[in-house]
Amino acid sequence: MTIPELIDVHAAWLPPEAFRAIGSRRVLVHADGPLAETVRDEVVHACGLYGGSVPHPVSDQVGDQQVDLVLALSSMAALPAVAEEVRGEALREFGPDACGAEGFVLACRDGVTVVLADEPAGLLYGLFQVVRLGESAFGSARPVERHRPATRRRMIDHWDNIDVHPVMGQVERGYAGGSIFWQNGALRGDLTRVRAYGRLLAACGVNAVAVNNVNVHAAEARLLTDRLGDVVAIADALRPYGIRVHLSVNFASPIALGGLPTADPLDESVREWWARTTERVYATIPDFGGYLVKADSEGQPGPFAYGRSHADGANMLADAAAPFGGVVHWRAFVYNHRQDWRDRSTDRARAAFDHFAPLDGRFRDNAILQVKHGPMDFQVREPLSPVIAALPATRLAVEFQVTQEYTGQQRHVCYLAPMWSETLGFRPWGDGGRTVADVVADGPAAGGAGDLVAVSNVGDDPFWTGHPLAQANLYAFGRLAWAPRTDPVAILDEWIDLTFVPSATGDPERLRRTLHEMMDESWTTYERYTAPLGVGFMVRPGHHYGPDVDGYEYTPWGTYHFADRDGVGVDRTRASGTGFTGQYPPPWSDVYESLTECPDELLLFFHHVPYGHVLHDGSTVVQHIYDTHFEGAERVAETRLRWEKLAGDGLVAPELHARVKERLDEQLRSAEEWRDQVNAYFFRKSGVPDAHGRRIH
Ligand code: GCV
Repeated sequence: MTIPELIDVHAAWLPPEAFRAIGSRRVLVHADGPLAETVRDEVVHACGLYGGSVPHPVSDQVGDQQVDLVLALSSMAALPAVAEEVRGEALREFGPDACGAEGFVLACRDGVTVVLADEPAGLLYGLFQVVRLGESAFGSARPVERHRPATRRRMIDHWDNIDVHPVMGQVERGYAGGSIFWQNGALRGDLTRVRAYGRLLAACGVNAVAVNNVNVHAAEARLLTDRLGDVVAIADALRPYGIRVHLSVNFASPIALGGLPTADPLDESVREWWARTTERVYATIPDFGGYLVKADSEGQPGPFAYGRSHADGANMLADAAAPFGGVVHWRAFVYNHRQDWRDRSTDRARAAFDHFAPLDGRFRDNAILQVKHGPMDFQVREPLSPVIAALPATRLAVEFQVTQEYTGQQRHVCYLAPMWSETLGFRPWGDGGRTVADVVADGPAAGGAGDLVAVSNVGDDPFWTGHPLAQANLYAFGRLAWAPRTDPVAILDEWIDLTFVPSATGDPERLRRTLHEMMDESWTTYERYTAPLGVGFMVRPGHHYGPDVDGYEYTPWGTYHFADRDGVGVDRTRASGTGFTGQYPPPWSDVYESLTECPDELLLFFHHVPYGHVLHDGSTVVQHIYDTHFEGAERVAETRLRWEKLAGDGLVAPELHARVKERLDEQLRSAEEWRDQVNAYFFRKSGVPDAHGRRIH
């Protein structure tokens, strides 16, 4: 296999220079199997670039070979002496199943760096860990450390269509060009870029990809049957990097593709159709991951049409996939998108819990309920979805959105890892209880580990993600899915060190500092100049970019802020509102219910308050809105200046500098627009002037 490097596409976090430390050394790869071949090819390639060597592991001489790096399966009969020592120590310290299917141990002693894994996938991840460490992996002693992923599946969901959809484009909510898989209605002829993508994903720990949009249109539905060849080719391209392919399927496929009169999940002919179809999929792609389903949601068909539950629907597909070890990711994003805005009793935030909590314990072991991390829809600030704490006997996947639908659409810098990290570290049962990361990692008592999933932000753009700095979100998702407790600032450091530092001339410290200043707090900066205090939306309907405070106020989508001349916010209390607070376990059911205890940043998500309501920091709601909006736009102006100062110093490539600069110009324009519209709106509604006398239009 050749290493899929692309000359006309940005190398992202795997520039050739990132392999210099490995490529200039003597490296022994002692392992068998296809993924081991990938490891070997990577090392051979790196050594070809930087003058290192890759001696053949001739078994009776392995022990004597003089090398700097050993990448070996722990089951190999003969290992170099130092690797034998590491193996013994790992066994003593971590027991016989030290690494599992994907983990590895890493140590450095007597000047030799050793990576041992039980399975080849672990070696692949171990190799990329050495890439991350660079020179620091070598030379100085390093005690045996074990790395194992916290989650079983670390999955990226593409919302790619084969065809260009008249409203949504080719990639739904995609801000980085067309699909990397399809072009002009057909699979791309050259899938080198897909292989390069798989390599990038493996380097941050991702091991599963769903290739098509959860809104499954007519052409894409056929990926399950007569267009399965497309999926085969994508699976072939991603497999060398340990990535399994999943497919979004249309619940009504038995009708649309099978010619049956019904898609009723309890109908024998329907079950039979799915069983046969799934058998064919696995006969063609034996390591196929499984199905992803959006049912009874935003117009997609589902089991409700037949009076069946979502457990009935999910279990039918789970049964079809079970004989082959496949899984079904069944999305909990189910709500009424045709609500009457005059109806104050319906609350979209309640919907997922109301639908799914009563079904706990009724899902098969291989049916995984995929839950958006917040109860609404990937807003810049939401509380945790109460569904995550409500189904102890159901396997869960938590879904994040790497694509920046509501967070600046890859025109704004918005590093999302701090938000995800906050979610993963949240304790739904209060202090001392388990975190979301624990819930996902441990799974239900009777099940197994769960998954972390995110919607892709990648397209055929030369920088992969439109905004080059948005690459950090994809990288960070993979790293957090592997190790949810990792500090997002440390992840950003890794990303900078891989992406920019190896090829930078000049002062990398300055570059690192500038990028941290621009990105560390970019999420809360975005929050400052957009919808305030957790109220959400206020975006232009349809495309969701830019401000439109009342844009969704009188629509059927269930996304309201209820601002009037006296106050703003959604009353979701049990006492006087929709009762949503009651979906949380204590202490949060009480904390969110209480006007005094509710955290400020979520105040308007849970309460309708007067503009003069005083926040914990002593400011009033309306003054807070003015202050944060002025401050948010100012921060963007500073970010833009910081980036400008990096021009022409050899720290970043000129094309990349120009692309980021163009995006920052737009971000500033947009942030000022947000500031002015939101401030003007609340000034006009409330009549309360800004305490600092700043200009409000
Ligand atoms: C794929 C939001 C988005 C839709 C998306 C949906 C979902 O509503 O705006 O584009 O559809 O979420 O997650 O299914």
